[in-house]
Amino acid sequence: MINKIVIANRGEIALRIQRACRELDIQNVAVYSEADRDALYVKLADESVCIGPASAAQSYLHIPAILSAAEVTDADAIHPGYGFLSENADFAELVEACGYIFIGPTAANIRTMGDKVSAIKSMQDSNVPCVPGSDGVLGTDDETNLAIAQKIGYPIIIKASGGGGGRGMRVVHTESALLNAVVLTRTEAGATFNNPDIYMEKYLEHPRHVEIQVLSDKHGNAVHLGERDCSMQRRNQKVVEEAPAPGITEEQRNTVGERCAEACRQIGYHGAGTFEFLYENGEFYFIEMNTRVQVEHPVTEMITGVDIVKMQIMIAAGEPLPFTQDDIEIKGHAIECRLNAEDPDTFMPSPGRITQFHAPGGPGIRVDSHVYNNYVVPSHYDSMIGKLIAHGADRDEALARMSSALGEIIIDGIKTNIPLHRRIISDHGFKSAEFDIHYLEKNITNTA
Ligand code: MV4
Repeated sequence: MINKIVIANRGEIALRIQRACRELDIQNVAVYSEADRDALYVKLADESVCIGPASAAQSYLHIPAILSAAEVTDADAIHPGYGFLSENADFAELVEACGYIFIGPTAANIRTMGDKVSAIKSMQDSNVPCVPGSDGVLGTDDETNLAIAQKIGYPIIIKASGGGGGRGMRVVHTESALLNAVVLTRTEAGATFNNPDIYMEKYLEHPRHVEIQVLSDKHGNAVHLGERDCSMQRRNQKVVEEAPAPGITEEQRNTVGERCAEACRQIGYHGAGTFEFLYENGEFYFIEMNTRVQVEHPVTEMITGVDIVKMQIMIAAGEPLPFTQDDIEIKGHAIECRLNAEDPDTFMPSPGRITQFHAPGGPGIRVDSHVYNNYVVPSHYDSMIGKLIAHGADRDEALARMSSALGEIIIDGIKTNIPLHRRIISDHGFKSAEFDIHYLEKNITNTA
């Protein structure tokens, strides 16, 4: 049903999708901007089409150019990867209207999850545990809003319904600061997201970020693949992720995971998805759902043996999931370090030529990267140049393998965050899994 896929993305995820296509014996088409012309994955693609100049707005975000690439190559599906157009409901709709398969959920599902208030409503309907908060969008009546906050209890957080990923939020600690904060956040939301809708939640002060991976097919079958801990972040950018999340019991995983799978069945979700939770004092609180494949999907692949990108394609092609929940077993532990072309202390981007690249290896080591000797990291896109993933029988073995791999890896010619990763992996608090979403900024970086 799918013979040729246009990969509407770049970098390591373009290469990752290409690999899945080869395994499935599906032709792949790379689209590239002028800045990515010389990338190896472009040469390795079955076909390639230049879609515009370096600027993302004129290439990877330029919908007519991507649809034209599908047209001229006679492709039948488009994989959006992550970022760029991956969670653009209008794009998903247009892809299907043009007669191609969008490798991802329906436009309606993307739209529901893109609006955070409607996402939370949909989760409440499916008994997914949510953060205590306002029942829907906040109105403009001051007394009502004061009463809602009073009932939730301070501190509270005001969020933009059109936001997500940390954008458009404001924490309020006292009643006297509430009404101003409501007006400010609403005004900013209107300006930034073209949507003034805001909502309120209890502000959790020391949570971990734990997310559940799901797969849901077009025949009403859905499974969860366990959780990942993504608490090691800086300014809403994840730095290290791991699976399973330390301290989560099998019973908890199965309970929350099954709620997520059931939510997928209820909303008719198709493809891979991630339910983001805050985890505090042993409880899960849903905050957002991501409707794309995520950067950190490899840690889940390593502990379950499931190829998530391959499953995305098979689901889009209309095939039923080839396994049930009982077939899914969590084996061992996996950790991922995101490799960025940036200064390890200041976090300033460091594009340029990689003069020497040496990939680490050995048992349990996986490198997902498109870079090579003499590759030039362009300055036009985000600074992630790959991911180093270590799998072991348990967390200690995964950590030891990661530590060894971080000792072997060589990326010369540009600055990278490898020194930061060496600090994290040898950090006592990280090793003993005593961290929350603020830990990295407070304890390991000094530029929070
Ligand atoms: C929160 C929160 C505390 N309490 N919501 C930031 C990203 C966006 N996905 C939601 N975020 C948060 N929502 C309540 N009710 C703290 C954060 C938060 C955060 C969450 C996950 C990962 C990193 C974070 C960094 C700062 C704040």
